Amino acid sequence: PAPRTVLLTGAAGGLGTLMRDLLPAHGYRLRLFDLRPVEGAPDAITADLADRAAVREAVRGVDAIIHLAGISLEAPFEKILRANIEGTYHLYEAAREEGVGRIVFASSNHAVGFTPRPQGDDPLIPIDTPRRPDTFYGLSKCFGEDLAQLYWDRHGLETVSVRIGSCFPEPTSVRMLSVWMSPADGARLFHAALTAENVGHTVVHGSSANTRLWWDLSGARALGYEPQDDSEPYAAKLIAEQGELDPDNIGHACLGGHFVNDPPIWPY
Ligand code: NAI
Ligand code: 15L
Repeated sequence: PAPRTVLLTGAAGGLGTLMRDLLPAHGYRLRLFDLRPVEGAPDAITADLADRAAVREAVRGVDAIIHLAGISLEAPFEKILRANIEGTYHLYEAAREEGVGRIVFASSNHAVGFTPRPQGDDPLIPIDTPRRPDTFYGLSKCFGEDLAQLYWDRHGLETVSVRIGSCFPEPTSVRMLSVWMSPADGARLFHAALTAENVGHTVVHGSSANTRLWWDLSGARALGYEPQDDSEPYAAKLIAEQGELDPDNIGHACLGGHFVNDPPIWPY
């Protein structure tokens, strides 16, 4: 049976706010969780992933979890460690203890950000491309994916890890023309990840069916995901404003974009 009550962690964030609007139409009742209060949602749980008792109470009785909470950009290692590595571990432990059967984990393109983007006739990036995290942030997504594999192999807890490209209302850069996931397609992909059968631990790319796509969406489609959107209508304006990507700039030549060559954040 399709899961009905879903815990949405990171509900106050950008993606959480978009999904709060879009997921109910797919048939979900959402329980909301975030460090920050969720505007307009007095029933939301305001707690830190570091608070194991609060996390355990939050997961009790839900059918599945969409795990978005955490630091979503590069940050000092200690902060990433606490929120993304320890925090995701606390969530998985709580899910195991409470018998929650499935998690959809918001992984990121930055787990493989140093992968060269296809140019010319190069093939699309396959889902089994080697890990090449571009930041401590990307490294924490590699950890989350491996944690998910461990909890499937040892405990039978299923996960779909979605390596999200860029999920925002509109693409805002030339790179995003290739990795954009429209919010509506994001909700479609999360719905597919919640309802596909026998996923074990499956890693998929998360984007719309963009004309300028860099990666292979067949894994996501195999879950039942049928993307409806394409960034191409935004292309002419963005390219006129920003120019084409420069193959000699590493930040333009890699999947992770500017994450690969942004200056380190102190203390590194
Ligand atoms: P965001 O930064 O807007 O939202 C993250 C939310 O997590 C915030 O509301 C924050 O308060 C909460 N949070 C942080 N630490 C927490 C903790 N210790 N305990 C409880 N809550 C905590 O990020 P966004 O864009 O909404 O992304 C959501 C998730 O999706 C993140 O895990 C991010 O890494 C991932 N992702 C997002 C992409 C995007 O295009 N938006 C692309 C790839 C991955
Ligand atoms: C991410 O992982 C970030 O959370 C998001 O803010 C965007 O920067 C996105 O990747 C991207 O690569 O565009």
